Amino acid sequence: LALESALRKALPAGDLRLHYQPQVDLNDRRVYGLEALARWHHPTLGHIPPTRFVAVAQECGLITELGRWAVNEACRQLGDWKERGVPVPGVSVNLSPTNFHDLELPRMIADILQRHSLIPGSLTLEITEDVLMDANPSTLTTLHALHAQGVRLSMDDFGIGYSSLSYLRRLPLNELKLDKSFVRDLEYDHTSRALSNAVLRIGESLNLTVVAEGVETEAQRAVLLEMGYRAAQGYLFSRPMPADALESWLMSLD
Ligand code: G
Ligand code: G
Ligand code: MN
Ligand code: NA
Repeated sequence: LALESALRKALPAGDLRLHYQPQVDLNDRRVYGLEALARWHHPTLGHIPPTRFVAVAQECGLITELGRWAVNEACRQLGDWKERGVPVPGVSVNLSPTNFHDLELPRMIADILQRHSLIPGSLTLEITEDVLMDANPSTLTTLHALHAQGVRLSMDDFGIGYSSLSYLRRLPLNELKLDKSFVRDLEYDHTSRALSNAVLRIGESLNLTVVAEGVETEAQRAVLLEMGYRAAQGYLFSRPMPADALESWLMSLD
């Protein structure tokens, strides 16, 4: 309850921040995108993890506001980088299933993109495999509208949910993110390797970008590269960072 009222104040006060984790080409480490991850440091409660405050937002009716805030803040930052010539091609934002009940979302996102002079393809929305589980009739309409206007859709944590394969038929996706649990076990576990390989083949045959998540070691990078993966993110390349630190990191690359 304390957390609920704190979140109610934190959102409009601008106390939540986005950190950004680079998405890179496994081969040459070139940065082709960023994933935005929400962070909340409360003056007395301390660091509150996103899993926690997203759940609170869900329970107390703040999830629509949280989703809109994240998209707006990521686009504002991307627009600022673009204006100042910082080479960031695009940004990915995590949204919750409930965010797609909002039939205003496509219009709202179109307005945000326009306000920051961004092309729709520079924004990717990450959705989770439970996106259709609540059977809300608006969800598919919203997803198809976003896709039609050129916003990219990515299936996050792919492979650990319930309906992976049928979702590939039902949702207008541009990207799959191989869940990090598969990457973690790649070196030792034959099954994880086989499934990672299968996910890549499925993605390729459907013309989807396939991103390996949670790459932490050179050995994992080598296995993924040999399999044919190109896109990845993980601590091996960089942790999520505040915008200013990310900018310095980008500048230090060349
Ligand atoms: O960044 P971290 O590993 O702590 O994120 C933990 C979880 O919280 C991940 O599943 C991530 O997708 C989710 N998350 C992070 N930021 C956001 C956000 O802005 N909105 C939603 N819905 N989930 C987020
Ligand atoms: O569910 P989602 O994929 O959005 O969440 C990404 C989460 O994974 C974030 O909390 C982020 O901080 C975390 N993360 C990013 N890179 C790595 C990594 O290399 N290893 C681990 N264990 N977690 C990571
Ligand atoms: Mn994600
Ligand atoms: Na993920």
